[in-house]
Amino acid sequence: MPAHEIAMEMGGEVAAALADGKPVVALESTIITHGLPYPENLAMARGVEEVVRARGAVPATIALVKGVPIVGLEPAQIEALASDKAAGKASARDLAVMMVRGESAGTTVSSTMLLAERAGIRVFATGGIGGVHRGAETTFDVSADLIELGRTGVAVVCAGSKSILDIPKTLEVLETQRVPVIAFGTDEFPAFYTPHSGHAAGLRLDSPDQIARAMRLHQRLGVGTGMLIANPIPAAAALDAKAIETTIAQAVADADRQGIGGKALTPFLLARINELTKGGSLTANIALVRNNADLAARIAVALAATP
Ligand code: PSU
Ligand code: MN
Repeated sequence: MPAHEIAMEMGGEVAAALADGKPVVALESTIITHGLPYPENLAMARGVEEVVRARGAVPATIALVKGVPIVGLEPAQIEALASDKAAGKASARDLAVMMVRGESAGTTVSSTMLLAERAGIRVFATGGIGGVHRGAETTFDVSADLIELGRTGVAVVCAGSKSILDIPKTLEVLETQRVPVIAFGTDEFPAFYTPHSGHAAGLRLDSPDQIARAMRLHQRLGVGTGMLIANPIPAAAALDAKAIETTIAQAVADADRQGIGGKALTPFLLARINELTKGGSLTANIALVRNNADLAARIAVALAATP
């Protein structure tokens, strides 16, 4: 469906790049509104766009602004969103209703994938995806991100998932949904703050060019799903595995005790981890998002090089 039919707006630079077949990288915004505190979120959002540009690609930060889905926010819009305490969190299912109500919101991996695909963007960088939460066997808390990956043809570059999630169950659901989980330069699925989760990703590729070729074949085969590219955090930025595991367990226990659930759970856990580490997790988080933006841009460049 053409963008105008769903009242989506594209930033001028993004529209021009897409029309010319130039590389574009989509970026999500729930990480801005609910993932990192202000003003670090703003510095991160700007920095990540610079990383994409440095590789010769055009960044397209996606969000809902006053009821309009925007693909390619202007710098002033990023600034406004980063400091907007009233901004919501929009998953794909929320978009239509939030549009009717004229709301502003960060878009999750799920809604960002959907809007990116509608705009014609095929590569997307984020920090961590949502997945199957610990205790999902009783709460049924499985992120819509996994469902979107199972039906929307966009490659999502992430640093694996935090152990706020049940990593083996998350990998099982991705397998069921026919989503290839490709570890970049490693055999292991990374665990966000550390390069190691102890679980095999199942698939491995070692260059952006190989990933771009696999994306093209995946599309031509008509599998119809996205791809998850798991890019380990750079060793120098990685946190101590034992210490962060203890922190995460504490955050999960706090959420449980306070009865936090539904869409509030992930933002609660992210904020709690940040509090408990006194901001120490923030540096790692920013480093890995930048690293993912860099890889995503290299993939987008490789993809644009061969039509
Ligand atoms: N995990 C992170 N950082 C994040 C998120 C998840 O480490 O910022 C955000 C992403 O936007 C993701 C969303 O798509 O949370 C998932 O929310 P939920 O678990 O409610 O589906
Ligand atoms: Mn959930």
